[in-house]
Amino acid sequence: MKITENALETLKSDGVIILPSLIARDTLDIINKDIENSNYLSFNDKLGSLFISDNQWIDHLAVASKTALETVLNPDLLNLLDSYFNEEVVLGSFKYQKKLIGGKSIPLHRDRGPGLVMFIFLNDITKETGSTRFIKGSHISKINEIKHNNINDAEYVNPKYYDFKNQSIQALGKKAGTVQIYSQNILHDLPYYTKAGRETIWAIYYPKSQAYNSEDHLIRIKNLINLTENQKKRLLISEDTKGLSFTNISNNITVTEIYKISSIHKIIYVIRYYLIQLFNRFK
Ligand SMILES: O=C(O)CCC(=O)C(=O)O
Ligand SMILES: [Fe+2]
Repeated sequence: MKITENALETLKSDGVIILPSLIARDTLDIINKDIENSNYLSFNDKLGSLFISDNQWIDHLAVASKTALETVLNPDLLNLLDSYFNEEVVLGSFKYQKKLIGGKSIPLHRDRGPGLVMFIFLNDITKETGSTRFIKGSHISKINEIKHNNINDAEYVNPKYYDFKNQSIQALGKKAGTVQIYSQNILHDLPYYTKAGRETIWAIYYPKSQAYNSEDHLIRIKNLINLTENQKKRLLISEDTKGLSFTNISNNITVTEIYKISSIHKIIYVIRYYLIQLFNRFK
């Protein structure tokens, strides 16, 4: 993994950095295979694959892919992230997402939170399948034009105040394996995309002192064997962070409970998922 020398400076000033083709092809191939093999059919289960709204998620990618875990804990990457915060980071969240439906967009917002989000694009980045757009430097600017602002939700703003032509940054046109890292405070949107199929890995890193949103990664012991102490401690936070452990699956809450998905909805989701897959194949 070759991270450019000025990456830290760029990330601090712009609030986002795009690292084209950072992840090697053979690494991507292993990750793709792991994802393909992983609990694909175990439905809306904490350990499996979830179909929520228009996306498929694997919520606990650390269970599914040792290679993906090692990639997001790469020492050079951790170095960059630690330097950004002047503090050690922890891996707060680690997921896979596949977009199942085209004809969508996400309006301009900030995620709100103390962390940095990293996307690894698993396929080439096109306008048709969607590419996040960022307003350069907006992570440190003040905004007054909040549109709606629900607790626990992102902070949506009026796009008419922003100059997308001269200030925006996008990974458009870059290849699979491209990485984008951005501050949760940066303004960004996902412009209208027509096609389903974009696959991304999302890793969120928090500075250790503000890691209260971190999730339990449900790590498999065998996925930890190649990790150094420095990497392992990024997965385990202090006792006061709720529910966090390496192998805690005693807590049996399933996503269907969290999202209150009824059995009939589960069945509809599955049928809908297969129809979408089928439809995409013949398009
Ligand atoms: O999917 C994307 O490209 C951006 C998504 C996003 O900004 C969000 O979910 O908060
Ligand atoms: Fe966002």
